[in-house]
Amino acid sequence: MPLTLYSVSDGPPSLAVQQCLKYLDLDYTLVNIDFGLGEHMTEEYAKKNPQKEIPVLDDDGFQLGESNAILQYLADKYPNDTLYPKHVKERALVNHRLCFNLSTYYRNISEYVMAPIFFDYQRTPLGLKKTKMALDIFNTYLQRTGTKYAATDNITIADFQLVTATMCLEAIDFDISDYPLVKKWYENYKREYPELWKIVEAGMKEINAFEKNPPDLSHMVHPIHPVRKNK
Ligand SMILES: N[C@@H](CCC(=O)N[C@@H](CS)C(=O)NCC(=O)O)C(=O)O
Repeated sequence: MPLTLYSVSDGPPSLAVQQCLKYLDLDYTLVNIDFGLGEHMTEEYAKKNPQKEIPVLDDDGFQLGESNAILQYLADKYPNDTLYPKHVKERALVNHRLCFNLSTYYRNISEYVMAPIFFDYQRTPLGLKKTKMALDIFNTYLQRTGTKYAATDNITIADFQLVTATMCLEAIDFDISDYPLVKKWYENYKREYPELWKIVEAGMKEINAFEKNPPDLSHMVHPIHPVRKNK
């Protein structure tokens, strides 16, 4: 039974999982969830993921949300020498980078970049400071490991997440030159993995278009986020 991924086309966590499926050369069915139509907020969708978040992986009825857990599951189920190393310390670094992305890096970037595009939030000096702090910390991690990729000299599942988070910055023309190792890592990734970058780039183009012309979600009743009213 093939895998099914419920995914949103401009969602960084969804694009991280899509990259992993591509890297592992797995057949899967892609089900596009329309965020604007609130397809993820229905009770039907909540059966797949009570968090009502995208993505969700369905492997023959086994349903999993949280993109980090999905990446770890895929890399464990379809072992690969380098994507999710077995060596305890290397694996710990991969897990660390996944946690860092979830708790700090993507969290700060998405609050600064994504939330004001889709909902009634402003980009604030505090948000900018938190984004710069996240970049600075990632730069420090790259300096400390001295590795080509986020955790080792090969790409790991952590790079899938960190690249999609960084792509959000590129989507709003945010200059990352002050973080030279992040910049080098990011450019290197694009150059060495053009097929994976293509997946990320498609999402970036959508976010870039929304940055210039924000989507009208005034019809949406969101349980948490303030919806921008139509002018
Ligand atoms: N921690 C989750 C986050 C997923 C997430 O936030 N997805 C967004 C789309 S990119 C979402 O579904 N948001 C729900 C909403 O804002 O209503 C993961 O990594 O899978």
